Amino acid sequence: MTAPLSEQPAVLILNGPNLNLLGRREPAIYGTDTLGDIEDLCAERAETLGLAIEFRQTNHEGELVTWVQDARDGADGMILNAGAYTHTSVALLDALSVLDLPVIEVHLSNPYRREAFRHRSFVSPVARGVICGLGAQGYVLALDALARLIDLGE
Ligand code: DHK
Repeated sequence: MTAPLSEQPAVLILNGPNLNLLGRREPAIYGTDTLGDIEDLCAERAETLGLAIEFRQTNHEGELVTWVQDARDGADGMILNAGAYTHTSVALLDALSVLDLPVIEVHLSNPYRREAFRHRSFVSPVARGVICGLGAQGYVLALDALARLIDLGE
């Protein structure tokens, strides 16, 4: 966790399975940044934007679903890289469908340049926006977008 949710607009940044291995995991696809590096980038940008962030990772689908449910209490926006659950999880789609806050779907790689099974996302239908293929920078761009959306009350 980077900072407790506070009076500043709060953004929950959720990461799914295998993203804890970033830096060692297929660097040609996912880059050399570790998840800790990405958290640091997000913390730096969030401070500039006046956002409080909470940054989490899990390898467990149910835990990810619970965290999405919990976002109803206190979060103003969400960045979600659900990893492989993006392509498989109806449970995640159902949990996201209940949320009334902007969700930006992020992927480090561009799934549309990869295997066909990565072309389907259960997150995209309920995401406000999707950023993919830009590596760690995608998380920073998502924070920029959320800051504006939250500011506009959208
Ligand atoms: C991360 C994963 O773990 C994959 O399962 C997705 C995504 C792509 C990413 O690029 O961040 O297919």
